[in-house]
Amino acid sequence: MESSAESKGLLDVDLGDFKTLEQFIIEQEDRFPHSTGAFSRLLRDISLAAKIVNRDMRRAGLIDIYGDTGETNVQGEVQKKMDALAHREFVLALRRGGECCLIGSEEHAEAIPLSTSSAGDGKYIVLLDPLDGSSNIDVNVSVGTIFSIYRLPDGYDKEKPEPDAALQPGTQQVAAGYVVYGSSTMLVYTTGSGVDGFTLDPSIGEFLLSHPQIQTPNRGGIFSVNSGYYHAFDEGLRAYLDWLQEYDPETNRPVKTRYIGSFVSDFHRNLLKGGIYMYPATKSSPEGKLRLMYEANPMAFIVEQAGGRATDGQQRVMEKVPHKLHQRTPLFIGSPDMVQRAEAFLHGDDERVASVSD
Ligand code: P6P
Repeated sequence: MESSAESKGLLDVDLGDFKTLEQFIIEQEDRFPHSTGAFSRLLRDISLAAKIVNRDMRRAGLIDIYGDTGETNVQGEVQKKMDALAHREFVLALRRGGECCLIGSEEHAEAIPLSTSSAGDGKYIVLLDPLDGSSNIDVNVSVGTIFSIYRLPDGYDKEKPEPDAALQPGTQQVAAGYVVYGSSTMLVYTTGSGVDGFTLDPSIGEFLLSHPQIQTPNRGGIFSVNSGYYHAFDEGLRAYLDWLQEYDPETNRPVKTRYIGSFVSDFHRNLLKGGIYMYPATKSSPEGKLRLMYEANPMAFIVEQAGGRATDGQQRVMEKVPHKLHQRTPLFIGSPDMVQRAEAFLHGDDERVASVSD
């Protein structure tokens, strides 16, 4: 008697149980009767660029795209060749697709208006960190792409592009996502109806639904921070880190630390397993390091949709009113109970510290 697995052909098992990203997007589109398909095409354009970056990333050691371009980007950081390549691939895909009118990228000083011919009916703005964690590329540690999607403000005149149209609070995002180029390549995104994860099957070049409706645990056993800066942190944060590392088996402490210097990878692991990622203000970086518009906001949208929490220590990240495309923000993001406890320590609120249940 054949088992059910034996009775299924390899093809059935491989594809019959999986849904491609394109099939998923079309199903989601059907839920919005007035949808025109424009947003679906925009997501398709982003996923195409992600596949191209993934292809080049996997060959980086074989073709000359490791190393630096010799330029510094708008952040004054050494630009890696893969940074420039990823930026170019996403801009090309969005320009070709015609659904996006304005791109804000970490790799470009100003938001980039796409010419009206290619952006005829386009009504979206895409903010992008084309390749976050790129200092890890040359040593083969996983990196990622982060994207955030907004609608053009009403009355936006494509003949007179206005870069500041990109400066909308995170609560106005219509979608957000990331690609993690790790042991496998995953695309994870939300449009406000939960968070879904797709794993690239390189043998067919398709992202397949592998992590439907991700929910992050209320608390976890991991904290991610660059402990090397401990003495530059505020007193409240140092107290929180000390608390996490105390020996108390009843409250599952000490908590493990995992920090690989690649936000997308640290975030993705904590999203699935539970944990908190922190990049706080320090004396040398009073606004923190991560950028509000294309790192903190998109990941905040995702984590909140997965039941998590994201704050700058004082307020909900997505409610911050942006003033500059590349502005930075302190960030505490992940399992809700852990972020709440971190906030209590940061505020020196002993009662709240005692009350949080994590
Ligand atoms: P540090 C990468 O440059 C990045 O923006 C994040 O991906 C990462 O978590 C962080 O900076 C690492 O910064 O100061 O700890 O080396």
